Amino acid sequence: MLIKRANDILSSEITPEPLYHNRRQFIRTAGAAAAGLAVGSIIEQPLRRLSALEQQDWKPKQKSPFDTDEKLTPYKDITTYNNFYEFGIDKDDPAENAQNFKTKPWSVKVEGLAKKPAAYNLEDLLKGITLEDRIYRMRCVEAWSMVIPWLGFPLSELFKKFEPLPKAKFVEFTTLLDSNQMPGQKRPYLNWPYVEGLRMDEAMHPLAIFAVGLYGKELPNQNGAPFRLVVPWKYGFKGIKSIVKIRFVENQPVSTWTQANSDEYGFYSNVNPSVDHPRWSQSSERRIGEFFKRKTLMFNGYGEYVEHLYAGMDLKRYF
Ligand SMILES: Nc1nc2c(c(=O)[nH]1)N[C@H]1C(S)=C(S)[C@@H](COP(=O)(O)O)O[C@H]1N2
Ligand SMILES: [Mo]
Repeated sequence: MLIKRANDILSSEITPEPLYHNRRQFIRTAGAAAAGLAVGSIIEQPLRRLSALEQQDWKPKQKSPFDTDEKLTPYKDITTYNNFYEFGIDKDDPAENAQNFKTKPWSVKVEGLAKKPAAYNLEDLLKGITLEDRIYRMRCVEAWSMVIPWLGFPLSELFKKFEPLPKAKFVEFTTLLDSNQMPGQKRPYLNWPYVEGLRMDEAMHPLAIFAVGLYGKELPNQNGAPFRLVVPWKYGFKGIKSIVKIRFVENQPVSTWTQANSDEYGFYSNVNPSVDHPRWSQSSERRIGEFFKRKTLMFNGYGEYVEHLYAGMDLKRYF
């Protein structure tokens, strides 16, 4: 996601899309191109810094019903090419700046329309919950995508502990607010803390999970430790990281990106190749580690599982 600053808008107009997402990378590439090297091989290089060790022999413990068989994005890329503005806006900032982020102990406040609102300790909440490997396609609104083996569990597993009331039509999530630990919050990139939301029926869908790990390991800080939302049929920004508050509400929450720009980021944010972002097309995407773009699929390819949630809705209006 881009912050509208003069230099971003300018570079997006003069640079092929896969290049301008990372300004440092752009500068490296521009320099090399000027020296007469083939651009293709250079773009791939910084995205393919695989040590391979961590992922070489990795296999999911079991197959989950929604798994994709597509090639997994390397661990190295998943953990060094991140969006987590609390730790900086360049893709490699979070891996660098989130190293010492303290995620234990972690308290989660549950508020609003539920029978058991309280402050819970995350470790207590996770007791009795079965973690599953789930291999999902993820798609960022900036048109890059990854295939990530998450370790997680359906939201519904956790929510039943809180007993939401029938009046709760939406759920709102909030990220930690702590500018001492999250230096990005000292700058007005967004209205802090980061907030996201789902309609209750979306949240209760078994494809919507909380992730506590990836590649069978604990979630790295830059990917949203200690736990984050994963909604694979929606654009990446719905996947709010490092959650400290879950609030059950009657009215549709206002998510941070909608607040920042309601023409560009709607509440639903379902992956939809026929609804363009006002500043760029959403019809194709580049899988991280690949050079050629591929066509983006409606609901990110999960339509058969989720399209019933939106029956009768005009998805151009409710984007
Ligand atoms: N709190 C918080 N959550 C966030 C973000 C953020 O900046 N802050 N970025 C979002 C965006 S735009 C994307 S694409 C995904 C990226 O997740 P990843 O870095 O694990 O791939 O996280 C989402 N969750
Ligand atoms: Mo994103």
